[in-house]
Amino acid sequence: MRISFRLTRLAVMLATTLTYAQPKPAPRQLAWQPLETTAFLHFTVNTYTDKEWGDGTESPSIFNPTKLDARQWIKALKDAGFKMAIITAKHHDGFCLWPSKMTEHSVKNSPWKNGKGDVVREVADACREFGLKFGVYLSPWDRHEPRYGTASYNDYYKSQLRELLTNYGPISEVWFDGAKGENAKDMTYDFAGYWAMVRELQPNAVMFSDAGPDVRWVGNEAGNAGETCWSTINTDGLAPGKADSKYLNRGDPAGKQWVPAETDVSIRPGWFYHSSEDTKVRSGKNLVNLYYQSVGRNSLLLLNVPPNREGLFADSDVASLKEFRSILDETFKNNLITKQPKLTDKQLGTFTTLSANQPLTVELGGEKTFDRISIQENIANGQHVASGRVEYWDGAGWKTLQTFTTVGYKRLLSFPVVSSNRLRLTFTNTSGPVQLAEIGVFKASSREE
Ligand code: FUL
Repeated sequence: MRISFRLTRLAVMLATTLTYAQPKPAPRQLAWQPLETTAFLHFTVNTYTDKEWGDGTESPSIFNPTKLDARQWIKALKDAGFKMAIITAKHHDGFCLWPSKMTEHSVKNSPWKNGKGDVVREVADACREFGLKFGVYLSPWDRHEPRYGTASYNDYYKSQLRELLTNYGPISEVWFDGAKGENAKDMTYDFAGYWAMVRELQPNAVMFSDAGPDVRWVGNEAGNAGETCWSTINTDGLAPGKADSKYLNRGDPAGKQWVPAETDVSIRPGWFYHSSEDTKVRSGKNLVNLYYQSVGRNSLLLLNVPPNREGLFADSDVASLKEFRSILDETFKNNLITKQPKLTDKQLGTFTTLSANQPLTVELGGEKTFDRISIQENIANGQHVASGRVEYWDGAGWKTLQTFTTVGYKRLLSFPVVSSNRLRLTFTNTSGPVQLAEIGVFKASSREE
C-alpha cells in the first residue's frame, strides 16, 4: 500500500515536473508577441535600379529620395494599427542608409540632402514620435564590401551593428537575414559574436533569424504560418540560412527552445518598390487574410511596405493599410460572449485553467449570429494546447462547429455563419493544464466576404 502510494506520488511529481519544464517565453519575447502587426521597410539603391537584389556596384549617386518623409510612412502604419517598423539599414548590395563610419558606400555619398541625410535616424525619430517600436535589418551577405569572404568582415559587420545599436535609441528587433546568393564567396559569419553584441547593447531587443535565437522565420514569404504552429523548436543544428522551412513553419511540440514564428510577407509582389507593381498591391481584404494566416495561427505579421523613389509610401499602399485596419476593427469590435470577465478582458494574465477534455460552456446572452472565434492561451506559462474543438448548441444537442490544433498566443477560427445561444470549448489534447486567457465570438465585417 505504502509503496504504491509513494510511487503514485512520485509519478504525480514527475508529471508535474515534465509539464513545467516546458519552455516559456523570455520577457522580451512576451513583450513582442502581442504586437501582432509589425512592418518591414525595404528601401535602398534597388528602389532606383528596379532590382530585388543589388550586386554592390551601384553608385550612391542614384539614391535620391527627394521627398523622403519617414513621418508619412510611420503615420500610415500607426493609423493602421502597426506597432513596430523595421528598416533595411543595409541590404545585400551593401549600401548603408545611415552614414556609417565603416564605409563610403552609404547615404553620405548620395545627392540626397547633399550627403547629410540619415534614413535610419529619420525612421527611428518618426517611430518615437508616433509611439511605434523600431527595428533594424542589417544584411550579413554584403556584395559591396571587399572584406566580405574574409574573417575581418566579421569585424566590419560588428562595427556597423554597434553603430546601429548605440546611436538610434531603443531597438526592439534586429533582423539577421540568412539569404546568400549561390555564387557568393564563402563566408563564416560570427553569429555568436553578433548576437552577444545585441544582448549586451540592446538587451530588450528580440533577434530574428532562421534559427532564432528569439524569433524564427516562418519558412515562407507567402504569409502562411502553419495550421499547426508551435512556438517551440529545437535549435540544435539550425543556423541562419540553414533550416528546414517545413520544420520552421510548424514548430515542434518537443522543442526545447521558445522561438516563435514571424511571418514576413510583402504588400506587393517584390520586397522593393517597382512602379510596375503599382497595380498589384494587396487589397485591405487580402491583408486581413494574411492576418488570419499569421496572427490567427500563433505567429506575428511582419508586413513589408516599400517606400517609392520619392521616399514616400504610394497612395495605393496607404489605402490598403487603412482598409485592412478598418475591416479588422469592425470584425473584432463586438465580442458576443458576456458574463466571462476574465476571458474577455484582453489580458492574458487573467485566465481559467482547463485540463484536457474538461469542457467550458460559454453563454452568448441569447441567440446570436457569428462566424469567427478567437482563442488565446496565457503564453507566459508556455503553449499547451495540441488540439481542441468548439461545439454550438442547436436547441437539442451539441454540434461540432470546428476542430483545431495549436492555439498559443492566438487561434482564429473562421466558419460559415451559425446562430446559437451557447458554445462549448474542449481541449482534446494538451501538454499540461491550459491557461485559457481569452475567448471571443464575432460576426465578421461584410467586407471580409
Ligand atoms: C530575403 C532577402 O533576400 C529579400 O531580399 C528580403 O530582404 C527578405 C525579407 O529576406 O532573405
